Amino acid sequence: MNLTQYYKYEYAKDMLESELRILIKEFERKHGYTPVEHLKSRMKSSESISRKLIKKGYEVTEENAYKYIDDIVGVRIVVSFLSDVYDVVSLIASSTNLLVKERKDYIRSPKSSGYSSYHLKVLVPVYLQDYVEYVPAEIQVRTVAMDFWASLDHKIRYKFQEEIPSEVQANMQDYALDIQELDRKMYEINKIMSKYEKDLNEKENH
Ligand code: 0O2
Repeated sequence: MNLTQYYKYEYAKDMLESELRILIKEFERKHGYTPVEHLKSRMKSSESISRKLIKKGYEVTEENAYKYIDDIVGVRIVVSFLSDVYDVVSLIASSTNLLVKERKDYIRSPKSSGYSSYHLKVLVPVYLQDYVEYVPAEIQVRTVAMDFWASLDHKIRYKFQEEIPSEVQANMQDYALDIQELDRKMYEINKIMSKYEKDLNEKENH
């Protein structure tokens, strides 16, 4: 394994996580609440890299991994409400340290499996002794409900090696719709709560 390259990706993971935590803290300070339930970063396992290279039709080599896989570094941000997804996405886009290369809104257009999340492909600067290298990374932003569905779906896919029985697939698509509906209802609850809070504050200030 090319250790120099691996360390660059490790630095990028740490740098990205810390940048995102700072952005979220700033948001909390400004708005008085946190939209984020939890944030987790990871390096993609070599098993998962090999699987993805094969799926994309590339030979499994270290060189190809760094060349064709752009989510070796990944961060997942799980938020409370649907509106929080878009607040967090805007927050990330406002960062002067990260370069947003691509956005995929699988919430407005879910995948055929039913998967929904907001994905951002970014470039993370890694400051080395005499130059700056930009390392690719993927950020996934999703609600708690989407995360619940995606975690179980991931387990099912892993178990069936992607050859999921059609009955299971159809059920998962239905449950993804249930999740969408639940997220919408929770969003409405949040709107009512915000209005209630605002009215209460106004009453107290009079
Ligand atoms: P893992 O093990 O989670 O890391 P591409 O070049 O388009 O194939 P890209 O852009 O990364 O690669 O694909 P995509 O679909 O935009 O995002 C890929 C990641 O999203 C996956 O990573 C999963 O984490 C997640 N994802 C996408 N579709 C599904 C789905 O149907 N179910 C679940 N549970 N997760 C999904 P990996 O590398 O495939 O897997």
